[in-house]
Amino acid sequence: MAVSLKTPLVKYRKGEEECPLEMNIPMVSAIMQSVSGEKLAIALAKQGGVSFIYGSQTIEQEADMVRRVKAYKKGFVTSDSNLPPEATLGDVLDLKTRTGHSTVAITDDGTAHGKLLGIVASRDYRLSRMTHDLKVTEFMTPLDKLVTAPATTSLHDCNDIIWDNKINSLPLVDEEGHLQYMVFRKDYDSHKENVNELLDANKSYVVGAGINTRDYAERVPALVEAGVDVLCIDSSEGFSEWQSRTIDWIREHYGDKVKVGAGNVVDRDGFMFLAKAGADFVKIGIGGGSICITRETKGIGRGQATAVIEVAKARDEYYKETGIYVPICSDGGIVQDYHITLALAMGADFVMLGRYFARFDESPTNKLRVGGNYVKEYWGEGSNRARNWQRYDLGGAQKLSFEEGVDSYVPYAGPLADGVQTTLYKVRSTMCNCGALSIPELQEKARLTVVSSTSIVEGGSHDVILKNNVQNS
Ligand code: RVP
Repeated sequence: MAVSLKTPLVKYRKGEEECPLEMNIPMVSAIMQSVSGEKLAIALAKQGGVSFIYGSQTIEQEADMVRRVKAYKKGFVTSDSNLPPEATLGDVLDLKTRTGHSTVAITDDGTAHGKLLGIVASRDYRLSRMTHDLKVTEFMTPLDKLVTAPATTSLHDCNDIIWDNKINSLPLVDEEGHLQYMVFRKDYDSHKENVNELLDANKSYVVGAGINTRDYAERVPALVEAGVDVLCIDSSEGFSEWQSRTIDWIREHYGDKVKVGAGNVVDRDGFMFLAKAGADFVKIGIGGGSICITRETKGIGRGQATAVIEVAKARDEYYKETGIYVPICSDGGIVQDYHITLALAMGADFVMLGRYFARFDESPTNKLRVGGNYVKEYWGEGSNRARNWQRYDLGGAQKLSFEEGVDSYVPYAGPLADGVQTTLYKVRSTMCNCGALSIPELQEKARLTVVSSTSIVEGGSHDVILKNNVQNS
């Protein structure tokens, strides 16, 4: 389909200059522990969107995550199955159960970047003939019998070496013999270009990160040094002097080079405040998140659609007055795929999703079996579970605070790539129905209509006996 989902992530002088940071799809992942880790960030950038690595962790941990996303080289895997030479066959089998990977690197210190001594793959051992206490050095393929390549070898050449030597994996080592990466034969297909992937000028994946209004003087420099592309102040209440001060500090130290979004707001005044404060984009939504109980506990917030429609008007007004287009993001509350299309039609430039991404393989949480179904864990940033990371910093005050989020399960939904592609196929299809080939065109052409509860019933299948239900009962 010739539908473009390109959308601006940061402000620019529309009509006069190109947006300095655009996304290829209108989706970003929520600034949450249970959503935006490095794996999800890489998977989403491959599809053309941006993750905001969660800020509810130490500055060093967050910067390391950003660094790993930026250092990620397609097809080059940092080995996650490593053992020292003293390890036994039993250790290999335990590790295989934990990681699900059958190729184990044997390094002098048992780490991913230790000196490579050999490789153990399934073909190296026969469980019926060997005891579990046998040392790996007795049966591994030792370095002198391994095909390896220098760490600087291109992916293209690595694949040629794999094919020419009929091997399944190729370790890449540096000049001192330290293992750097593994390239696997089975990944060959996924090395091919992904048409939508979002890369920076150095061909690294684009990644964002959450910051707060307290430790920005230390956190922002660490994230910038790690190579972050865009920041976002993470707060359920963005209409505040603290956000303005945070943006001022960033402008004073980095000018316009460091991009920073702000939020969340739910009305015109909130948007105008943050736009004038210099935010690069503004996030909308209080209380609409699936795990969020802010409205219940504090009585603040606003219906998401009402908030998006009003803020979109404010954005257009601000653009008319200043020539600056400040993109807006609808954050929270997306349940059905078509809700994304609705948010865009109401004026959002992109959407932020938590629950949606938490369901995929790449989210950082555990996959469990509950009641016969696979689920993944998903918890709010305002829940005690998320806040516990800083319990030592907050001292007594933490004990007095109340929760604004819940801890939950969401249905497991497989790999992110499949989920996002299906979702966006639907979004594009609806855009075609509206005669729109781009998001701005959708915003202009879509006709929004208020629906009654009868209309909602009518919209689903109704008054028929579903065959699936008959089979299941
Ligand atoms: P959802 O996609 O509906 O799961 O919502 C995700 C959003 O919910 C986040 O981007 C954030 O704005 C909000 N959130 C995160 N934690 C909490 C909370 O604990 N109340 N709310």
